[in-house]
Amino acid sequence: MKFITETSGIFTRYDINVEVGRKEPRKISEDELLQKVADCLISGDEEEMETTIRQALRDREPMEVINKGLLRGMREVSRLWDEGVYFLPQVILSSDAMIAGIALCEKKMGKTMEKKGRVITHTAEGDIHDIGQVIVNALLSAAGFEVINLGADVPVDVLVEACKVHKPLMVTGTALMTTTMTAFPKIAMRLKRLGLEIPFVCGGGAVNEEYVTSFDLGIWGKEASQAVGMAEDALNGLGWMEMRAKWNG
Ligand code: B12
Repeated sequence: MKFITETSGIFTRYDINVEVGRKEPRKISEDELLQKVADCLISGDEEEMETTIRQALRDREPMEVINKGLLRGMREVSRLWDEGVYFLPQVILSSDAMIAGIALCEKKMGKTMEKKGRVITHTAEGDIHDIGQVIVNALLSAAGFEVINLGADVPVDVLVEACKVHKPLMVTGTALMTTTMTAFPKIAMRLKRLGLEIPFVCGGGAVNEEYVTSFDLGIWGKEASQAVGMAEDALNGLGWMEMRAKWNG
C-alpha cells in the first residue's frame, strides 16, 4: 500500500491569497476616511461601509466620495481579480458594498424637483455588470434628468421598445464583456431603421472609442461623469454626430 507523505500540494485553500492580499492593503488616499471607504469596499464590508460613508459625507461632496473612495477601491478590487487573488464571492461582496455606498451618495446629492428631460439607461443583454450604470443613474438623477432605468441584462427588443414608447433624448448602454457589447450595434441599427436618431452613449470596460464610433448613433463614454454633460448637450439639441465630434476623437 502506498501512503501519501507530502500533502502540501494537494489541499490548497483557494482563498488563502485573499488573506495575504488583505494583509497588505494598498494606499488609496491620503484622506483617512476616503481610505477607509476604499478599505470597506475592498473587504466587502457593507455595514462598515454605510457607517464610513455617512461620516465621509459630513464634510465631503458625494462626487468626491464616489470618485476618490469608491471608484478607486473598485479599481483595486479589479486588480485583485485580475491577479487571481479575488474570486467571485469576494467581488460580489465588494460590488454589493459599492452599490450600497453609491445609494447613500445619491441620497445626499438630492434630486432637482423639475425634470429636465428623459434618459433611458441599461446594461447590455447577457451582462450583469451594472456598477457603471448605477453611477450613471445616480449622476443623471442628481443633475435633474428623469432616468428610466431598465437595469441589467436588458434584451435588445426591450430597449428598442422602451425607446419607441418613451422617446428619450439620450440612451445609454454599459457592457463589460466582449460577448455582450455586440448588442450595441444591433440596437443602434434598429433605432435608426425606426427613424429614432437618439444619441446612444455606450460605456463599460468592454468597449472603446473605436468600437462605439464604428456604428451610427454611437458615442463612446469613457467616464460615468461625462453622462451629465452629454445629456445636457442632447437637451440643447445636439445630434449624435455633433456629440460624437465633441466627446470623441
Ligand atoms: C465587479 C465584477 C463582477 C461582479 C459584477 C457586479 C455588478 N453588479 O456589476 C460579479 C461578481 C457579479 C461579476 C460576474 C461576472 N464576471 Co465580472 N467583473 C467584475 C470586475 C472585477 C469589475 C467590474 C466593475 O464593476 N468595474 C467598475 C465599474 C465602475 O467600471 P465600468 O462599468 O467599466 O464603468 C466605468 C466606465 O466604463 C464608464 N462607463 C460605464 N458605463 C457607462 C455609461 C455611460 C453613459 C458613460 C458615459 C460611461 C460609462 O464609467 C465608469 C467609470 O466612471 C471586472 C474586472 C475588470 N478588470 O474590470 C470583472 C469582469 C468584467 N468580469 C468578467 C467575467 C468573465 C465575469 C463572469 C462571466 C464570471 C463568471 N465566470 O461567472 C460573471 C458575469 C456574469 C454575467 N452574465 O454578466 C470579465 C469579463 C471578460 C470579458 N472581457 O468578457 C472581467 C473583465 C474580469 C476578467 N478580467 O476576466 N463580475
